Amino acid sequence: MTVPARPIDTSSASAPDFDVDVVVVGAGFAGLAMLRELRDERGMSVRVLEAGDDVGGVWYWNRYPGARCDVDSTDYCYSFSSELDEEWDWSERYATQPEILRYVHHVADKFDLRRDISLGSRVTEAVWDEGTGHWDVRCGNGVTARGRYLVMATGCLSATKRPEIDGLESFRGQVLHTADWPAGPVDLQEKRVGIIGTGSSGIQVIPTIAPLVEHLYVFQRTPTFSVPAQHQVLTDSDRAAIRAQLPERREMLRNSPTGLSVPVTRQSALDVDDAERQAHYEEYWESAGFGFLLAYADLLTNREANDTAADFIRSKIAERVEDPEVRELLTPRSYPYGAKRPCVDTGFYETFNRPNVTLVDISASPLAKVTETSLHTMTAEYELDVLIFATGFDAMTGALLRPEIRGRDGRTLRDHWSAGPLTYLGLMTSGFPNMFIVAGPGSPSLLGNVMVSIEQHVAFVADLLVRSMAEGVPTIEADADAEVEWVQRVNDTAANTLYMEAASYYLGAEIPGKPRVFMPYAGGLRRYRRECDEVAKDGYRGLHRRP
Ligand code: N01
Repeated sequence: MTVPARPIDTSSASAPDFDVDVVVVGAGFAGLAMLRELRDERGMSVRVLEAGDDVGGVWYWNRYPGARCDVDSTDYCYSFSSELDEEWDWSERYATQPEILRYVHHVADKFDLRRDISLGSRVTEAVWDEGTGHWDVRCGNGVTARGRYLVMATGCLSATKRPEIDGLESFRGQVLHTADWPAGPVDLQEKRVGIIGTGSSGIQVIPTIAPLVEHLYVFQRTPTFSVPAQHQVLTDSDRAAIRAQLPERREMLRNSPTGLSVPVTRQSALDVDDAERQAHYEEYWESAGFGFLLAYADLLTNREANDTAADFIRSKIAERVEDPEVRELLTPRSYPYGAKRPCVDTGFYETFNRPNVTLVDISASPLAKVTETSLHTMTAEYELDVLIFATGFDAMTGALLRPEIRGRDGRTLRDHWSAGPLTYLGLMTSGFPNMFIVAGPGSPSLLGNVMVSIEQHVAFVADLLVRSMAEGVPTIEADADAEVEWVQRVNDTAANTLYMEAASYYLGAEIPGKPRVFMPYAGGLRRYRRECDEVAKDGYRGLHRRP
């Protein structure tokens, strides 16, 4: 169903640069999908505001050496166009950042998306105008837009986090962040490089740059669980096989709890004997990559079951790291496997067998200060030419709370979410009419393949907008009680898992002072999709749709 384009209101003295049905913030995977769907399939006018100088979102900014997706590329892409599927070939199981960005460019060009995108336009303010029922949006570069609807497609991992360390500004060497890596060449050859952080980004950078640099110091606070990516270059016959099964594979992703193309089992890790379990883990170790977490059904719900997987991974780390002291430092023991976002790697642990790599345990001796030449811990000094922050993000809420978003009665989103994000279905928040969030807190978002989440949200929002406009319902808002109930559901669902046993970014533990609430919906994509479908079938239960 399509809706007629609304004429631009030119009566206002300070007419915005763009007056459209929908303002979308962010031109990453989510924003581009939203633009294409609303404009090309539903006939709405859309303006996308993007902070970067090009499209791509996280894949535009995260240009660090070794960056690639850690979900199979076949599953980490759009599924809306069979023509796109036909003409695009992934060269490797896990595409590199440049290849993913080429894909994004290809999509933007093929569907002529760029003409509705303002680049270099970081949204600083969005204000709901109660009188006219519009969102007025302003960017740091002066660009303004007005839309009946506002869609925040800003990503869960886009507000970078750079811990403050005394004296950092005095450092004479180069300071880099994985998520804000320079577009031009960075010369690490024969340099003394320090890297802080061993999450998914650090784990990709470390083995990539270790062979180049004179010496690499890895500053680790918490050891991580990582399983081998089992990366491979795809051959023509691999691609032909993938293509032949693509429709079934896509259907499986859509109906799976995780959005991953790894079969889901109902079996408990405790239902089988040691030998069978060991063989099963070996099989997953050899192929599953991220899907190792799905080897048994209860790895994220039963600590005893989880321990079997954690022990298996620890035994593999022991095989991969030669020095016993370094091995112990790299071995996670303080939280369950999967409770922090697990990593997949290619040669991460083996990198610490190199003579030019030193692991520094900053949980024992924390970072103290930076001087002109060095990074100091409480007990030692490390002279560096380059310091890399692989310290991640203000996850899930960072990008939503950095701009000033004012809803009904001038209330800010920061104020409304001061004790943690409050959403209905993760899609809307009460008091902020006509504002939608794609794959954000309260939805499965980071707990599955985010591409599957994005496409589900895009379809849900597009259906809702078109139906509401056709019915003459200009204002849609989450009911405050429905929101409270949903937040409770999100909490209750997480309480039945092991996620609560780690200081993770799912819980807001990555930023000192951030409210400690579990943010993503842990009930799985499949259950969440059903929930959204039922809400729609019930006339959008939980949403006030006001004529
Ligand atoms: O960030 P992280 P990331 N002092 O938050 C450490 C996605 N991703 O950029 O655990 C010292 O995971 C921190 O230590 P600790 C993926 O979803 C995807 O690596 O807090 N250290 C940790 O070691 C991933 O989960 C791909 O104790 C500090 C690290 O920095 C997400 O992005 C690739 C510190 C941060 O790890 C984020 O990954 C890469 C401090 N003050 C990333 N603050 C794909 O392939 C933080 N650390 C798709």
